[in-house]
Amino acid sequence: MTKTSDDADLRAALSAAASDKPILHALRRQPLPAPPVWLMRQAGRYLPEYQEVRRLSGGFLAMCHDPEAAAEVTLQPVRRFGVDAAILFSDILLPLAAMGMELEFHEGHGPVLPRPLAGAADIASLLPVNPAEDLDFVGAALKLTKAELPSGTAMLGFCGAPYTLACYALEGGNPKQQARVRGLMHNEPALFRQLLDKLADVVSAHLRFQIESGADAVVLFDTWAGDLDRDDYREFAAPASVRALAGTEGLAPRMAFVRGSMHLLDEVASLGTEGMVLDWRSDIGEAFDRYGDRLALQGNLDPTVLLGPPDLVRERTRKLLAKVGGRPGHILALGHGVIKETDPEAVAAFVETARAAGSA
Ligand code: 1CP
Repeated sequence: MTKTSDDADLRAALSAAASDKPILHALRRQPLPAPPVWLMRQAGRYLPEYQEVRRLSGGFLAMCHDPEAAAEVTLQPVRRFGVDAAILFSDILLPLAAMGMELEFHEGHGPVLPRPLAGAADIASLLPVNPAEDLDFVGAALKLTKAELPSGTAMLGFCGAPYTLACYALEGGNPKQQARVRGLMHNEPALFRQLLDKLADVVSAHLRFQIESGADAVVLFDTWAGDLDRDDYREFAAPASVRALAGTEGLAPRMAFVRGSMHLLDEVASLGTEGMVLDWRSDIGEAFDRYGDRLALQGNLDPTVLLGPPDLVRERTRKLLAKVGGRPGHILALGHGVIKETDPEAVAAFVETARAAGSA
């Protein structure tokens, strides 16, 4: 079969399956009685049921590689809170392992890549990736999860954006400073672009594979690109994200998240995605004024509000919803991930407030 007819079949199957999922309506900016709601990092260490699976499974990477364990923890927040989306339990760094990099997760420390890329030879040695073979466990987990989801709950896939993946690949761990990344960017821009292009091609194939495996929509996480100034974002990170998004246009809605993107909103809004995720520092009312006629907008309660009492969560969520004013295309979410010290009761209060908006 040709690629074009493959795409047409896939599109038809996807749009038939999409019809009863509020998040997909929101991503098409169709009016809804209340905003759909989910939370980044909704599966994880703040949930006792997650801790239990993690304890039994031999650690974070083992869980990611075990489709049954990954599906189970993906479903936990759906069962507990009735959120409108499940996001696959996995990590943005697994494609780097498929490209041949060593990857470890250290308890309480986050990801570690013990042999970060050190130059042109390392970049050249990165392997091409066929997600159906090299990341088959991601497809299997997506299929298992989707089979268990209530019909109105959307299945979300995701990838790290090329710039953020380059940060981990070059820094070897949490890229707070990005000295090696930005050193390479400023000293050898052509080599840095080569790396971004390689990563973009893997991301593109992986996003497509996740859609083929059942993801109703996908999120591209560029967690570290907000540290770039506007010119460097335009010159390096944005074209790499556009390239990563190239293979999925029209197949499923895509959302772009750039943490700390207050100075980059025009650029992020122009990547070509159907949705833009706002971190907590942007004003969502103003963003709707500027982009609401062409993009769905997700966000953007400060995740630290959920460290406060449930009444504060309700009050701040209602304030956020008032700024949106019921405009179509809103997905209620946090401006970043759930913090591990969060009380699950605060998450419940957040979700309930979204539901109450529909009956007000
Ligand atoms: O149990 C544990 O100790 C592992 C903690 C953990 C979890 C639960 C990590 C390590 N990754 C994940 C899962 C994960 N990561 C998900 C699926 C679960 C869900 O959202 O409910 C997703 C979507 C991610 C994405 C991810 N990983 C991002 C992008 C989004 C973001 O948070 O900005 C990033 C930057 C990562 C890297 C990473 N992996 C893990 C940690 C702690 C981090 C970030 C912090 C760091 O760099 O140290």
